[in-house]
Amino acid sequence: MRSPVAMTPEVRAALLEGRAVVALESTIIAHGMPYPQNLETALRVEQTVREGGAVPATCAVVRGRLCAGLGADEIEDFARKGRSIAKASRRDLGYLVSTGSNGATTVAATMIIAHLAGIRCFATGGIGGVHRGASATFDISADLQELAHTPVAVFCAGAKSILDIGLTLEYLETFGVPVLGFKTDDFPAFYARSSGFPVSYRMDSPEAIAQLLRAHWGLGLHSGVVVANPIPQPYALDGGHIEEAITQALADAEKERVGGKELTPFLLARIEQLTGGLSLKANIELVCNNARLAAQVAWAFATSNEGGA
Ligand code: PSU
Ligand code: MN
Repeated sequence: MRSPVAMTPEVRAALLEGRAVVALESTIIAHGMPYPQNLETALRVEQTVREGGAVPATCAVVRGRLCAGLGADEIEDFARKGRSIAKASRRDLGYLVSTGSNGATTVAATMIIAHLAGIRCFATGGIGGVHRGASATFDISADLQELAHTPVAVFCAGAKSILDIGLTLEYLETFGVPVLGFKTDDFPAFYARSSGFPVSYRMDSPEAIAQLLRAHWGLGLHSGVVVANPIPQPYALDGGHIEEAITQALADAEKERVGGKELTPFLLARIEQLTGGLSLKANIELVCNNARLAAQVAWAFATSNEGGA
């Protein structure tokens, strides 16, 4: 059967040979960071995955085709066009395919493409979650439902406190998604190394994570796994300062009545302005840090596969 996912020859060969591949998302490129830092970061993250011994597969919808692996020219096109490219989550894929359009894939949509392609590890910055005030707005990211149903490990720096982190973790628990902390007992809060909420399990090596993934999926459990990797200490931002920026950004979003899929990109851009670019620098470093760990785990996962999937 023809794969519904178009792969670059490099990604296809790596998957056929059972080598390590790490999926990367494209919403972070088109909606999560400004140009040209988005382009520099996307290329640096790919390089980091390669240095870790894995093949990077940046995922997107390109002219109506689900793609795992983009050319440098396509990454540049997405980076330059930025927010004019549709932000694509699960509900958007059918529309984009049927109309032959481009889409920058969120965590949810990237998990779908990775799973269809046979990629198990995916690195990003932060996952979507239950928004603050969700009891009134019902704003819960489709990323969480995807984690509930799609067997891909998502390497992130936790969740931002633009979200209700406690409710996000409750939601993941309800849907059977293990939340692993890499060398930490405490779920990280993106810019900060700790949120005050515990992870499900602490893991101290890439091999231990790979073994857990193999055991989880080996049981036929079909959910995703969150691997939370704290931002490296030198780049972590002061909790009070960033909280102030987040509170201000949330108030601005309410005043300007921003909602739906626009909300997360609006908050990210506003926090960047309010921190004078510090949040962007932190964001870039934590994505690279996650790519490094994802490559190590993908490598350990691939080499532990010798007895067969
Ligand atoms: N969090 C970040 N940076 C991002 C995103 C989240 O720190 O770029 C993006 C991811 O693509 C994530 C999406 O999947 O936002 C979630 O959007 P929403 O809250 O609309 O589901
Ligand atoms: Mn939402």
